[in-house]
Amino acid sequence: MSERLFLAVALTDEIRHGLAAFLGERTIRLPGRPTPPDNWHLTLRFLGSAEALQRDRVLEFLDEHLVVGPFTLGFVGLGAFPKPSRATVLWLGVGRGTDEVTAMAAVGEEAAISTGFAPEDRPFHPHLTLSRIRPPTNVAGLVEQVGPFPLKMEVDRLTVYRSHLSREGARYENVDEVLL
Ligand code: 3AM
Repeated sequence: MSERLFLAVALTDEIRHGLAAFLGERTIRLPGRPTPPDNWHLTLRFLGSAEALQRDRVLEFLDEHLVVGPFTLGFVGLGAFPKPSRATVLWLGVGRGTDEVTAMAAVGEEAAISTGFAPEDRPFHPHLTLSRIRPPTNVAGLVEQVGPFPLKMEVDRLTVYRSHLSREGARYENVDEVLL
């Protein structure tokens, strides 16, 4: 049976609560459909539908090739895809640790390709999705208004998530971890 998988950096509970408080204290009303704090993560590589054997091979590849060591992750302020004046995704950006996260994503890409997934055609841009917006909306004022999120976290693993989609929205289940 196939499952819907993606590779990510999971957030600690401290960051999850800290970010929820940071947004709450600034009484920021996120436009669109906010992602629930329980779902917050940094996507490294969306894999999509995978069989159990393929998941095992991705994990083996990561075990062998992931040479990034533990590092400190810092955040900056808000940003938007494709651009703040016509945003469909509002996100929190990554500051310190960008090189390491990018290196993790590059190994995730190699793992995906070597196990038969199609190459990703979009450039990697580390981000934490806060809201999905339809129709596209101008969030330039909000992006400028919110300063950097000050907390940092130690990253010591890559997490493989299984995504369950339903009418109530997505639920992400941590199914495997690769230690850095
Ligand atoms: O939370 P973010 O936005 O970083 O957008 C989806 C989400 O990333 C992305 O994978 C993460 C977990 O669902 N995603 C979903 N479908 C995708 C697809 N077909 C996708 N990324 C690329 N291609």
